[in-house]
Amino acid sequence: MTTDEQRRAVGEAAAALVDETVHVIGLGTGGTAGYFVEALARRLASAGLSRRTCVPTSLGTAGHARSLGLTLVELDQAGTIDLTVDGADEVGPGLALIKGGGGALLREKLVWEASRRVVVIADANKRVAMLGRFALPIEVVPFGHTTTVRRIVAGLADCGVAASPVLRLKNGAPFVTDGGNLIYDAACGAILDPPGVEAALKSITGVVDHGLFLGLASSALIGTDEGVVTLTA
Ligand code: A5P
Repeated sequence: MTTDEQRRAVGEAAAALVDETVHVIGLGTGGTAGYFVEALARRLASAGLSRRTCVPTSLGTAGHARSLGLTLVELDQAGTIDLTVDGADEVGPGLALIKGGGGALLREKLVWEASRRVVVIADANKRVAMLGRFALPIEVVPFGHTTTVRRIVAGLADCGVAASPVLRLKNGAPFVTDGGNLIYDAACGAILDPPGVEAALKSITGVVDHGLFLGLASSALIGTDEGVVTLTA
């Protein structure tokens, strides 16, 4: 299967998890999650599962879902989310993840943490033996961001990570998240101590959140040449 076929396949497989027990669904962000959103719209229509509500993790996903006729609610109106399905940039051992390549990491993490079950969907290229091949996205408030990034560099160094985070740009201007913040991408190389990096980043004033998603995913559906494989933590 091509990478795109794998992404489609895991999107379809995740939509098949939506049954009569699933009422509120979290919608991830990114290309793979987009396939899930499309498969979900087809499934809800064909399986007679109307009156489901969905919580999008970005303005982009909200627009996509709305165009397909899905019913959307804000996180604060949703209560507990039964199932969230989302992509990832890296899937490491124990379902430790890097996310945020699409810039939606903050809303994604908020929705994930409000979910009973989170299923990650990804193509086989996303699997890694150790996190860090993909540059770690770090979301910061705009005020004083170059000061904040100096503290990020020092905090990462304390964890044994030598990185020079780069301000993410879009069309030549700083990329701005749905929450109005900036993102720095830190090419860390192998992250030997993900919980240590997580704690260091969260302790820095000005850091809103980061793309390490540790201990949050329930399972992962990975597309492979042999079909969809399920991983559990
Ligand atoms: C969005 O912010 C990200 O966390 C995405 O879930 C991640 O980048 C995966 O995107 P693709 O499915 O497009 O690779």
